[in-house]
Amino acid sequence: MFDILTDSFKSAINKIRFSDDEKALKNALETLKKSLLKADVYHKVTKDLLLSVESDTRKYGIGQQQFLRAIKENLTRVLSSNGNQGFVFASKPPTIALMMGLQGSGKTTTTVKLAVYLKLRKRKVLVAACDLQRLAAVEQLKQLCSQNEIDLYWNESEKDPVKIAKEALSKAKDGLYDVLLVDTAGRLAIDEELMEELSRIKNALDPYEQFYVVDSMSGQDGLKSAISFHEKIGISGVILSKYDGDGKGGIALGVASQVGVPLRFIGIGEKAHDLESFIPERIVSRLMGEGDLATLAEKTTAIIDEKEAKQITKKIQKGEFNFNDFLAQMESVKKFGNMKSLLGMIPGLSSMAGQLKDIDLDNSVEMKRAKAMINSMTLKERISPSILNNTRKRRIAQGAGLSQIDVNRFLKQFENASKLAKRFSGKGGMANLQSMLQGQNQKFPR
Ligand SMILES: Nc1nc2c(ncn2[C@@H]2O[C@H](COP(=O)(O)OP(=O)(O)OP(=O)(O)O)[C@@H](O)[C@H]2O)c(=O)[nH]1
Ligand SMILES: [Mg+2]
Repeated sequence: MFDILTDSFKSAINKIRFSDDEKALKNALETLKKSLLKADVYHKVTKDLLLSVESDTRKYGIGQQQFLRAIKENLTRVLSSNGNQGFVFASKPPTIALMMGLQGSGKTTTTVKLAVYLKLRKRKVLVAACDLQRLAAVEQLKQLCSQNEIDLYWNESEKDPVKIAKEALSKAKDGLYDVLLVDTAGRLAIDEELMEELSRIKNALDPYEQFYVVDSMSGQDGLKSAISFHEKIGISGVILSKYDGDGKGGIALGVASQVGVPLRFIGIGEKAHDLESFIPERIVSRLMGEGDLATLAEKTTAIIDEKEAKQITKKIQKGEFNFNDFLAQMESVKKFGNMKSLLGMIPGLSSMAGQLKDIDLDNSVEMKRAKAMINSMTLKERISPSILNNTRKRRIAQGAGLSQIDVNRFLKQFENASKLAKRFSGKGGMANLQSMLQGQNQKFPR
């Protein structure tokens, strides 16, 4: 999903070869425009982005770095409008989240993924099976919930989804659940019957979150349906499913700017762990092919034990994340699925993420190189990457059988990603990594 944009951003940036070159800037902007439109970014959003990128580049002075900075800042601005990312808890539990969307958009899968996401963060979650339209819907939820050890409320003798929703709510209250996720029925298109049913469930539950699940591959149509849902029922956030597919990444930019609600999560695969809270800076950095240690750390730490998780978070905050941690994280990564999406987060490996589907981490060239370089480092160098001067770098390059350029590139990427991770894991950082890991409330204003 990121590949198309990442490649075209790179080619736009490469158009600028000389400073103060007006023609080069025009060329780069033209390439940027084409790539945004190709990625299905709405034309008005594209126009706005181009104007801001152009004026910021001029402000900073024409040059590759300045152009890159302008793209990053403006993409982040568009993606960050409209507030919250991730899950927000009501002040009084249970936090009720209504899961809505068209048929096949990914509601049920996303409901289970969200339940797993919250459970990993030590929340007690109940799922309610309120899709009575599709024959196998309840069965699908039963299976997914039992596979992932998620509590499910269903009632096969009841025909009214509103009643089931109410019963589930009393069970959630009695059982002191933190969160109630309500899976609802989808339709092929928005129709009166669906709206009516959802309105009734909404009135009965007064949910805190109303998530609209959009299939990333549905492009502008998906956004249109979200807009009309927002007008008719109201939505508090969009979740993009199937962001790992062949759809065009630009849809993410349309959620905030066209629908007017924040993009909260993205689904990046079929497995229960394949859900990420949407954090604009991280996505932008991945779009630019820079890797994303913060998400990687969060994903792995949610799976490895809590003590280790806290240590890693602390290290990132102090800027002490080093090559030994990097190797350890790589090992953890191997424990779970969707290598392709994870690869995009690892500095130095993001450029290859697009080329390979199922990657054997042990045998990939880039991974072998990264490992060879780290193995050629002394213990001291691994712990304090900052001591790596030219002599040391040359020795590492020789030891790994690579050029010093390779070593420099790897170190630069590692450094950038560490900085980014540090920023996001800090107190005011958007990711609020620590609170997520410790399962505390995210203190974002609503
Ligand atoms: N690759 C990929 N597949 C996904 C993702 N999310 C959902 N799917 C798949 O999309 C298909 C439909 O997902 P469901 O969760 O059943 O969709 P739904 O909206 O509940 O469908 P209905 O209940 O029929 O309206 C399933 O095969 C899922 O495995 C994702 O993020 N990535
Ligand atoms: Mg479903």
